[in-house]
Amino acid sequence: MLDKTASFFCNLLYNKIIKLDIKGENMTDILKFGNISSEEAIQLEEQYGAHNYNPLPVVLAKGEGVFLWDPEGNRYYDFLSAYSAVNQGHCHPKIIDALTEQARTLTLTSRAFYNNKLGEYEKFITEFFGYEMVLPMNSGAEGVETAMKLARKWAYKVKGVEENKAIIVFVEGNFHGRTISIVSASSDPTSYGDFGPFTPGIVRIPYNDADALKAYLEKEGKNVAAFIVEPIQGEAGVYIPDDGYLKACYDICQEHEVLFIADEIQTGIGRTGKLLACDHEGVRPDVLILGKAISGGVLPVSAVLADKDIMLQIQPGEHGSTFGGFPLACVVAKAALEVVRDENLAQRSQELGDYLREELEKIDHPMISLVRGRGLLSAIVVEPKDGVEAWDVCVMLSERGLLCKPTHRHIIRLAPPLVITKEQLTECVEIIKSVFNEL
Ligand code: IF1
Repeated sequence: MLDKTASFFCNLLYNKIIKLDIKGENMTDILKFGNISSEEAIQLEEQYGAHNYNPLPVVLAKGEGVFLWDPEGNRYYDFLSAYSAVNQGHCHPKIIDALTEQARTLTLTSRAFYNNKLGEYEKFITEFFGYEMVLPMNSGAEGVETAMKLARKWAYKVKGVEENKAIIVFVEGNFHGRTISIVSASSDPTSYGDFGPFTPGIVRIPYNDADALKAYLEKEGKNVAAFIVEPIQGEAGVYIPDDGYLKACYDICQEHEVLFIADEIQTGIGRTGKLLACDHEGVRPDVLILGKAISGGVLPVSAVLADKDIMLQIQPGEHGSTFGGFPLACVVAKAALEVVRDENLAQRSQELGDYLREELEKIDHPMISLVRGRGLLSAIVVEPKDGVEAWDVCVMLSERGLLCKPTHRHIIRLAPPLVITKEQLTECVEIIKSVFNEL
């Protein structure tokens, strides 16, 4: 009895943070998670962090499954899923168990030595996606850079492209990350502006236009190493190419001995209703780049998959990273992929995505001009009205307990964790409806 009472008062004390505000007045805040308030957290980021983001004014302190909580204990549905990195839901117990057990055993050894988790993971992931080999890296951008280097190497060693003449073809509206070489391929001034000079050997053609690829390769194909494409453009606003586009591009690449490289960092691992978005067209990329959800959002893990004839062109010492393939990442990624398989997340994504769009299409509102998507990667295209833009809709949604982020001024991307239930999704549709009703 005494124990219970004591623990009650301890908790009360622990949760009650007495703080002094700037004017010296006493302010009492009840904090549910962590020891600083939302306001303080925002102030600290503003003051000490580089201003390379413009976040919605929500501070997150805890996550579980489809939910996030702020320090004050308000609960939100997560409809961004860290840009599809937490497809398996926040803090999935199976992944966290794998993480904590391995963290107590061995975290990082570098690739100067073998470790007892890497090979097992490599076997698992290559079988999972049907490739002969994998090159493990950390961030998505590193995965893309790796694929670019691999393609160039292959072009010189196998295709016989003249030294320093290799070209990599990208498409308009792409998003592949933030490094100098990757932004060299970007058509978005926010990404590349004032970051030049840029990496040579990069060209851009229109997206969703297989004829443009054909025309370019017919002219310059002999020097082209690779064509890199997102099967669905995420950042550009969930742009889905016409049926047959990927297959047509793949065939054109084959014809010109050009590697077809898919950036499935955002679209992969069940997000679009199949394990890979390329599966919708039965295309098997020559090189596949994965990131984000490969670790369920637990660690930065990326991977480049290819067969031996391509992968073995990179020799010892020619590429790598301190952390790439570290034991902790290996066990986390394996567990995260097992969750996708064991919980049928790709199929869930397919079914629930169809349901979500069906429901969203029923909302009759002049600001909604279009709903599109594949699996649980959807977008509402809004028509800004009376100064109300996608950003304002997202702020209103957050005030009603649903977090998502606008991309550009008129697109709201909706991408909940794939573990969401139909009942939860129905509740979210009601939240979205209520916001549009108020507009
Ligand atoms: C940010 C966007 C999403 C990606 C694809 C590679 C990368 C990404 C298809 C690089 C990363 C992230 C980066 C993140 C925002 C986010 C994003 F809005 F910017 F475009 F998801 F839609 N290929 N996308 O989507 O992976 O190096 O970041 O691990 O703030 O830059 P990374």
